[in-house]
Amino acid sequence: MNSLLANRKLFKEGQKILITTHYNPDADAIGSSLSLKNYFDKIGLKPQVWLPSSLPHHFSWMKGAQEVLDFEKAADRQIMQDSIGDFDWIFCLDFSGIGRIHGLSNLIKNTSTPKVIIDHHLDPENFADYYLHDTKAASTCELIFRLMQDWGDKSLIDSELGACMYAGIMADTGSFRHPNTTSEVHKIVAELIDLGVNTNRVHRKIFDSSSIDRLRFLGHLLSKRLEYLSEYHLALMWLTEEDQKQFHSQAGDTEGFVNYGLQVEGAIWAILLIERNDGVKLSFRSIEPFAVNQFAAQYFEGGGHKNASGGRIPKSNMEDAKKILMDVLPLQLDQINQVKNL
Ligand SMILES: [Mn+2]
Repeated sequence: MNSLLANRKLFKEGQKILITTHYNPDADAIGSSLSLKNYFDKIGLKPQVWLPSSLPHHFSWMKGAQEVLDFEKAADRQIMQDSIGDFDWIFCLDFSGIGRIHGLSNLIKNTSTPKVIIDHHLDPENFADYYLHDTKAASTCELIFRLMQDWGDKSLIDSELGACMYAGIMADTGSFRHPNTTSEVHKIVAELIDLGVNTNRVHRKIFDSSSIDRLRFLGHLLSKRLEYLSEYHLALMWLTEEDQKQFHSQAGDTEGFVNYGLQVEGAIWAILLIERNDGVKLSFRSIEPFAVNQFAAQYFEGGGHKNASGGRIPKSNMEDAKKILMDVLPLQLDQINQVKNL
């Protein structure tokens, strides 16, 4: 793996840079992409951000958000297909498995343009030329901070760029309470505050921006679609297509819902199943030291972080998905029993 940090000289003024991130982008995906875009704008590179799916509305305040392209919009897709050959570099942020960018993956895979991965997920695939990859980093935004620092450009972080960075750090640490919240995280945030980032505003923009429908949807989930399976110390939640229609669910609306399961006393882990037209999507959360990434990879074509993973059951409805899940739960009892009394 070639280190990105050692290779600042590769990037020359005027070069066109494509920045992309994963499907259903979260705050770290968008925050890191726009931090890097704003940074590259400042040093005379020509960056563009392409998303495989739409930008959730609660990130639209970030500087540069209005300029991103969305592969799921026909007009944007056409521009992407016509201009994929125009770039000098492709930066892949907050993912390291090419499948995570869905429709965009073929376009990107098939170019010979040199690629860079900046990411903190486990088990990176080997499709890039340069890496800034650290599974101990709490967020990709933290790695963008490290990049700017190592390249001697920390002074270019202004309040707007810093706000994008703070958004990703805040979200991927669960507002500084997940076990990935190191002293390094707090030191970076302290610097961002000193650089003028209004952290309270970022928090409000992301977390206090629910539609009434979304709040009622959450109420429905907690009152009707949450079960505690005490033998497995598991908070199990699910949302059918019907539920999503009833509450006019928009992209990004279910973000963070799975975390509520861990608030049940005694819960070691939480699973949220969401029915989609092409199958069922699963989100996993757990408390240290219980790992969910292996479970997600082994049974649900997924993976992610030790305490926060995702997966899917293609071509399944909710009823079948729940059966599949219930069948593999007993296999986790060993791990559950080891952890439950800690
Ligand atoms: Mn991330």
